[in-house]
Amino acid sequence: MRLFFCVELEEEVRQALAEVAKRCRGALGNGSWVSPENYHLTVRFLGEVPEERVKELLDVGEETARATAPFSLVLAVLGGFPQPKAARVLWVGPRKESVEFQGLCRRLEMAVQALGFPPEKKEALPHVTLARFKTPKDLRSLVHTELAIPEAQVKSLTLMRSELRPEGAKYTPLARWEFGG
Ligand code: 2AM
Repeated sequence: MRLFFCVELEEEVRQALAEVAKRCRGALGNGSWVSPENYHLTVRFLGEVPEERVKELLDVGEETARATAPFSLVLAVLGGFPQPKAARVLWVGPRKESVEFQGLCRRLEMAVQALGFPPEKKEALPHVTLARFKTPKDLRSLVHTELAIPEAQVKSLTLMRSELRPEGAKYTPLARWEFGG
């Protein structure tokens, strides 16, 4: 099954992000807009994992969460991957690097590599994807927009199952662990 570790967001934060997405959608039009209940911060994408390996990942998730202290994150800026002038992904992220988020990603990365998963090449950049575009969009007029999103309390880790469907991905949490610290 297709799996990833993530941080889920509180209702209040998802609602504020949905408002941002609505405004962007007015300016950008068609694309694949993520539904607000699916908004999350990916910590580690795993891809297809054989069922018999899920138990090890549950252990790793539990241990990593226990070793992590709760922290907060202010999602404050819009951005575009791979670049704002020709973006395939519209995201919201913090204004500056989050040492705590990086630490969480690093601990999880080491633990999944110890299980034999290949290293993640992409840098751990906290972001919430709002939309994906088949044809790249110019987001330069949007990336300076001031956002007012309530501070997100990051206090648990989730192992999420993703099922890809034509109408959008369906996410099902397999387990959720509160941070210890
Ligand atoms: P994205 O939001 O930047 O697209 C579930 O697919 C989550 O895992 C998404 O948030 C996605 O990030 C992330 N992810 C990371 N690497 C991925 C990959 N190679 N394929 C699909 N999703 C990936």
